[in-house]
Formats: sequence, C-alpha cells, structure tokens
Amino acid sequence: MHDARPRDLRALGASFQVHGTLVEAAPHGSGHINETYAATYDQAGTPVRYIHQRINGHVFKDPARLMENVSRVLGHAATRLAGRPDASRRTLTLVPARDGRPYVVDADAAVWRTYLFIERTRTFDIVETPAQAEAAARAFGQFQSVLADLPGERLHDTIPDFHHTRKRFDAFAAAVQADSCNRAHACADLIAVALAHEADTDRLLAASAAGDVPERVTHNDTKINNVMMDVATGEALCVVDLDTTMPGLAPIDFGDMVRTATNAAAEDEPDPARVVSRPEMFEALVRGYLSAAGAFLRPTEVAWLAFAGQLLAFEQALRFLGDHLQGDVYYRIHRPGHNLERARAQLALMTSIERQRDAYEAIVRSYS
Ligand code: ADP
Ligand code: GN1
Ligand code: MG
Repeated sequence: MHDARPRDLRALGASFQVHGTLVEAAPHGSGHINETYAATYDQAGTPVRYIHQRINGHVFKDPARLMENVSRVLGHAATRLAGRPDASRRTLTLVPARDGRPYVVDADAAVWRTYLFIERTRTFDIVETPAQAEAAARAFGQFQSVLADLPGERLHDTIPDFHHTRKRFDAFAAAVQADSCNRAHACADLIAVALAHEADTDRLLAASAAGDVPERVTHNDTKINNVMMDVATGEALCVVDLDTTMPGLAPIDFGDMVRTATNAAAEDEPDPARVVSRPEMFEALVRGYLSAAGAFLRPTEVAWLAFAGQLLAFEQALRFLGDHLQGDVYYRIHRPGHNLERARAQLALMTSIERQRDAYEAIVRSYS
C-alpha cells in the first residue's frame, strides 16, 4: 500500500548524521516500491545532496533485518573498493542515524535510511545503446562477483520465495479465482495467455533442485534503472536498490536485465505492438555479463541465459496482472489500469523473446 501523506523531511533529516541545514527536498527516481527523496543541505556554504528513503513496510515485513543485509553488503563492497579513485561513487554509502544505527524509525513505525547522493550519474528506463546495456550487465556481474566471498552467515530472505515462479503462478491463479475486484472478465485474454504458459514456471526451479543452478548471493532486482551510469563517461558506476540482495539464482538476475534492457519500449508501454526485445541489446548484455561473471558461472548456469528473459517477463506479467486483479495493492500506480497496461506489455515482451529463442541461444553459445 502506498499512502500519499506529506513527510516531515526536516525532522527526519535531523535524525541522521547529516551536517548543515535542509534547503530543499523532492521526490526522486521512478521506483515502484519505496519512497525516495533527494535532499539538499547547505554545508558551510556548499550544497550537498543526500537520498532519504522510506522503506515500504507493506512489501518488506522486516526492515531491520533488511538493513542488516544492506549494511553487510555495503561494508563488504566498500572494503573491496578501498583506495580506488571515485570509490564513494562506486557503491552506496549509508549515513548513520544520530544514535549510530543504520536507519531511523519514524512516528508511524516506518523505517527510513539515508545514502550519500551519487552525483553526476543518471539512470535509464529504456536503454539507448548497446554500450549502455553492456556496461550495466558488467556492473551487475561485478556486483555478484564481489558478493561471492561475502563473509558471515547466509543473508536474510527479505521477501521469501521472491523469484519462486511456481509460487508466483499459483498466487496469480488464486487471484484469478477470487477475482475480488471483479476485474477478471475485462482482461480474460491476458489471463488466458498467462495460464497457457504454466509449463514455464517449473523449468529453472527444476534445474536448481537438480543442482545445475546453485544458490548464490544475487541482486534479484536487476532492472536497468537500478544501475547509475556516469554522465561523463557512460560507465555503469554503481548498482543501487539492494533491498532484495539475498540468496538467489544467477540466471534470474540476468533474466531481469534482458526484460528491462532489451525492451525497445517502456515497461508500461500502452501499445503492445511497440514492445519488442532487441537482439543487439541481448548480445551486449551477454558480452557485458560474461566479461564479469564468466569466471565463476558454471556452463549449466550459462545454458539458462537465453531463456531467462522470457521467464522474467512472464513472472513480471503474473505479478502485475495479479496486482491489478487484487486492486493495485503492491505496485505504486500512476493511473487507473496501470498494472493492466504493465502486464500486457510484459506478455508482449515475453512473446517477443520466445520468438527469438533460437537466435538468443546462438548468441549465448558464441560467447561461451
Ligand atoms: P525503489 O525500490 O523504489 O526502486 P531505489 O532504491 O531503486 O528505490 O531508488 C529509486 C531511484 O532513486 C533509483 O532508480 C535512482 O535513480 C535513485 N537513487 C537511489 N539511490 C541513489 C543515490 N544514492 N544517489 C542518487 N540517486 C539514487
Ligand atoms: C519493483 O523497486 P523497483 O521499482 O526497482 C519490484 C521488482 C519488479 C519491478 C518491476 C521489491 O522494483 O521486483 O521487478 O518493480 N521490487 C520489489 O518494475 O517487488
Ligand atoms: Mg529501484
């Protein structure tokens, strides 16, 4: 659930170890889950920006454990980057609360955190060039590589079964059955397409159960706007949105890159005819990802890269359409029917990738 109440960012900011006085604060980015604000502080005459972010407590049931994960992951990344030029733009940096904790709990029991604002970067909702796709995929691959030797216990599952496609499918089928908002009739065509693809739900899970695709620490939300690109050099500098960084499967991370970076149109493009998966972007993703992850991936994981995008577009369609049927309780929407449009676009994307499967398999083979 998203409420639209005004936030007291001045009081909130004062509870973190931020110097100076708040000059302005405004909503930032296009994420669907958290509330993100860019806030400018006057620090002895210099404007300095921070990100204040309210964690969505409806989606993340245990924000304190989530922050434990994020702190561990960022601590490890910072150790790896120590001494590198521009290190503080290459990873998120948490600003502690006045009491030393990595977050603050507000009067509504919501959890907030603060990051240094990574300046002179931008994110893309639609990738413009293969070089951008390659750079982003390399960054996500490097992120997995850094986390391969994360010390300590297994990370917490911040959302259990987040990419368990069978459970996603079953939840979707239950939402169709319940039809609690009486919306199923008007989207029967999309429901039929989704239900017809049931066989896809178990394929990667079976490979995982068989031991071909091992559990790793993965990002789990490798949407292309979760990587910040350097405005001057085009380099993919920093991976953000670490709320779902937890145990997962490498092909899932690659699949969400394919879903978001190969699409020629927006994730919520209203005209499905404009939604196509671009093979030149797919090839760039394979090149970039394998340049960083090729060293640790097994051939049995690489074998799933061509199918992964189709699977993630399918999973996302189930999630968007399920949310539409349940009355838009999960994703922030900007207009009535928004989740329905998103679902229609994701099913079009799934079909586009499915049609190009042979070509995508050949591309993966040529790099492995
Ligand atoms: P959500 O879970 O809602 O997607 P994100 O953590 O991805 O939230 O943040 C939303 C957007 O805010 C990102 O896509 C990015 O554009 C921007 N952003 C996040 N963290 C920073 C940061 N430290 N510096 C600059 N911009 C950021
Ligand atoms: C959400 O937080 P954001 O907007 O980067 C969602 C992802 C979906 C994505 C679809 C925690 O990502 O799983 O793939 O929307 N995050 C969560 O755009 O559910
Ligand atoms: Mg995000």
